[in-house]
Amino acid sequence: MRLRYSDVTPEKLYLSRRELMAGAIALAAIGCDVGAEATAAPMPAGAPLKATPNAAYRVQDAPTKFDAATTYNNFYEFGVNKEDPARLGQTLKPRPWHVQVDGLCAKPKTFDIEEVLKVAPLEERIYSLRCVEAWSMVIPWIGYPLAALLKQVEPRPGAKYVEFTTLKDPEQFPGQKPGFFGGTLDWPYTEGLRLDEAMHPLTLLTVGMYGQVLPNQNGAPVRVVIPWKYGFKSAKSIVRIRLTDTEPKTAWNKAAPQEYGFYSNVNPKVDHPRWSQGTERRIGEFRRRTTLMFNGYADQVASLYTGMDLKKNY
Ligand SMILES: Nc1nc2c(c(=O)[nH]1)N[C@H]1C(S)=C(S)[C@@H](COP(=O)(O)O)O[C@H]1N2
Ligand SMILES: [Mo]
Repeated sequence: MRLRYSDVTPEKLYLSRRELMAGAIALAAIGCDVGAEATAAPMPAGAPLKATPNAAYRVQDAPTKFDAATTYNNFYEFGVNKEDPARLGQTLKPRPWHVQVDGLCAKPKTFDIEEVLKVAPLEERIYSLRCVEAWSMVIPWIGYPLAALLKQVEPRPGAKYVEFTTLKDPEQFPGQKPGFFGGTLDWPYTEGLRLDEAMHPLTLLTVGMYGQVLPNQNGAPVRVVIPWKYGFKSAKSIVRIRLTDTEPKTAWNKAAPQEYGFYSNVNPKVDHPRWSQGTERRIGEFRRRTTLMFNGYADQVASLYTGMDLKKNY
C-alpha cells in the first residue's frame, strides 16, 4: 500500500499539529501503522519546527505539494522506487542521533542532533531541487548554512574538500540488506563537495521542511541541500562530515562514473548519456520547463568555477 499524507495545497503549507495527527489517525484507520509509529518517537516527523523565512533565498514558483514532496523520493536505502521511502521509511530512527565532524580541522567534534539544531538560527528557504532524472520540486526547507557548523570545528588550511556519509545500518535501512538490492550502491552512501562549495551561503544544512521536522523519507534527522547541483549531491541522514585534502569518492560516481561526476552542477548543456538535461518536469505539472544553468543560481555560484571546463567536470 502506498503511504499518502493528506493532500496539502501550496496555499496551505503549514499543517497544524492537530491536522497532522488527524492524518496519522486516518492512516491507522486504513490499516497502516506508520503514522502511529512516528508519533511515538521524540521529535516525530510532522512535529512543527519554527524557522524565520529568509526572503533573500526563495524561488518565486509555487511550492510543490507536501504530499508529492514526501511520497516521490529518491532514497535508495529504502528501495529504488520513488514510493519506497515513504512506504518503508518508518524503520529509520532519527533519535538518538550523532553527527561526527572531523578530519582536517583543529576542533573535531561529535554533535548530538539537539546540538546540531542549535548551531545557528533556523531559516526557511525556498529552493528547487533538480534531480538528474530531469524532474524538479520547489521545497520550503528549514536549516542554516553548513558553513556555520564547519566553522565550529575550525577547518585547517590543508582542508580542500568535505565528505558526507549517510548512516549504514541495514536494520534501519532495508535497502542496505544483501539480497534486497544490496548490489546497487556501495554503502554507506557518500557524497562530497569542494570546501568553497560547502562554505557557500547557499549550501544548507537541513533539518526540516514545510514548517516541520524532516520526514524520514526526506533524510531525517539531518541532510544537506545544495540547490545548484543535482539532487543526488544532497546526502540524507548524515552521520559524518569529514574535512579532507583529497576529492572524496561519491556513491553515484562509483556506481556509474561515466554518468555521474564529482561536480554534478545543474548544466542544461551537458546531457546525461541516456537523456537530455535541457528541460525538466516540475512535479505536479505536465509541461516541461527549460532547465537553467546552475539551477538558476548562476549569479551566486558561477564564480566558483572560473576557468574550469564544465563539460569535462560534469
Ligand atoms: N543517503 C542518500 N541520500 C540521497 C539519495 C539516496 O539515495 N541516499 N538520493 C539523492 C537523490 S538522487 C535525490 S534527487 C534527493 C531526493 O531528495 P528528496 O527525496 O528529499 O526530494 O536525495 C539525494 N540524497
Ligand atoms: Mo536525484
